[in-house]
Amino acid sequence: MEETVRHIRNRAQDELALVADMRSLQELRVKYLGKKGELTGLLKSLGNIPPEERREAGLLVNDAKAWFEEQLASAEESLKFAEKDRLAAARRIDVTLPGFSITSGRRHPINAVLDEISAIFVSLGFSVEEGPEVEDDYHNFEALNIPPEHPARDMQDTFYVAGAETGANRLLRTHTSPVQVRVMEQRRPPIRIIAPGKVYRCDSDQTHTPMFHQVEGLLVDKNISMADLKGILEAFLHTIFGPNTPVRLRPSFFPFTEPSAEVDIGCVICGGAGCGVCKRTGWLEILGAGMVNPRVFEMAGYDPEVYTGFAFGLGVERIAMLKYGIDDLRLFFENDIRFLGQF
Ligand code: 2U9
Repeated sequence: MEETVRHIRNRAQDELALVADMRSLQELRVKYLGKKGELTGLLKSLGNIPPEERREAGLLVNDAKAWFEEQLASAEESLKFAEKDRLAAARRIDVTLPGFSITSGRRHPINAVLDEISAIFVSLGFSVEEGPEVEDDYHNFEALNIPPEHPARDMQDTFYVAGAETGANRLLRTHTSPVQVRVMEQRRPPIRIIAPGKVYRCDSDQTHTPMFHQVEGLLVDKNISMADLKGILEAFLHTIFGPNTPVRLRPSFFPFTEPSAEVDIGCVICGGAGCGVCKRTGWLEILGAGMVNPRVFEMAGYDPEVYTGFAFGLGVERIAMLKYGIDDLRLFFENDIRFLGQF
């Protein structure tokens, strides 16, 4: 018996040394300690040996069983540690690797400039108004004293929305002026508003895109004069282009204002000396303005004998180009992030 037990112990020890995973460990446990296992078999066979040897033999077998159980337990422990190490190695984070850079989006330069312009007028007491981009003929033209034969109404200049034959009479607004007409229809003076947004004109070349952005403004009250207009526009232009920027008004014509003016600033590129951008004049045309035409007030139901007001309009793309020194309008619409990322 002693010989047999030693033999089994040696074999079990050799086999255990080769075990590399839980599964073969379990198999080994069954092989020696299971119901039909070798050591279990030896215990069962004790009944067949002479009673005087039985106690000694029983001790030997039980001893072997206890020893093997211990061996299995410590092997199992080592396997568990090895498994943990393996998982940890697989999941290990190399903190010395360079991080991933997260590219963040940003506002489009046109929207950034549009917001900047709006903020300046808000600081001067104007409120921001919005309105539909699909308009009707009345709000876009007629209410602004733009006569039926005016070239702006031509198919060549305005996008008309299909369905005219059904009397739909819809077009894409060619300026944000209809927003201000709609405000006048709803409110009485004093009015002090700006209307920023997209406008559409049937035009496409180096310096024109079919959609662009405007900010228009309207101020109506008793005793408003051209001096008020000049004061507000100077305050605006000095904030956006610097406090020493020269500003001048030249006579002009618009159907919705009388008198009307083009507003120039001293050239921001050459400082007035004369360059390609200002075409050697030293001045840049930056916006249009004027005193609201009494006929526009009459159509809105305001008494032009009681109220006067001024209005102005500017193109946001033009301001952005001058502010950032951009010479090609198309860059704003190509959505090349190498361009957009610079602002
Ligand atoms: C109402 C009455 C008057 C808005 C005005 C201009 C002058 C003007 C241009 C600037 C460059 C358009 O984007 S642009 O091509 N605008 O010169 N706009 S006065 O006058 C109004 C508006 C609303 C009720």
